[in-house]
Amino acid sequence: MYKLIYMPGACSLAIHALLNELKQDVEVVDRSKAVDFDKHESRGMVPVLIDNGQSIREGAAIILYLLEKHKNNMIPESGLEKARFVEWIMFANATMHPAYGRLFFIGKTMEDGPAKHQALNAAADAISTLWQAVERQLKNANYIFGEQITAVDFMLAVYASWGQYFPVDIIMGDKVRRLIAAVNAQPAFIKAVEDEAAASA
Ligand SMILES: N[C@@H](CCC(=O)N[C@@H](CS)C(=O)NCC(=O)O)C(=O)O
Repeated sequence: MYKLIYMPGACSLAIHALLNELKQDVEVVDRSKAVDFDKHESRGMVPVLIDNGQSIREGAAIILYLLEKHKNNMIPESGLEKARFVEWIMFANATMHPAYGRLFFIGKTMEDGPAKHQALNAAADAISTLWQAVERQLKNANYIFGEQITAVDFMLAVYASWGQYFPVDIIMGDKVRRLIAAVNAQPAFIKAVEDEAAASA
């Protein structure tokens, strides 16, 4: 059985939903309750996946590890198709996630006032531009890769939920909103949210 160190609602939720989708047993441990967290992750960040005593960090690496290990219809085998898939995993993990990260950083480090307001709005505008790229990708499809839901959709839906913590307008097109609603209605995603709430209580 896998062990996943998580924080509720954090990027680790996409890994948790993916594990459910792949029908893998997982014990989830809230970071604040993980007694041996330092042993697994000296950077203080989630997600950390523990497989047979070995810890794997970085969301994108964990996702690729799981998709190569467990049979699924998400990751193409090779070539340009696989490159496109990895491109979108990295867009989510290394472009969209850090764009939201700027909101958290500004929220935590700047004093309230006009400068903070301006910085938050500039960060939100950059995020809205990224959602436009997602909207274009969804031109003829319900999910990033056509009609097959993948880990990329899980990642994007988790990040999208972070906008609510800030007094900013993040603009998302209709297709993006539909994708997020569809992910939030997926049994694997719902179970992940519920199990995290129970494990953190
Ligand atoms: N590049 C890392 C980023 C991980 C990351 O930023 N995780 C956040 C949660 S989404 C975290 O653990 N933050 C630490 C904190 O808020 O204390 C990954 O993809 O795993």
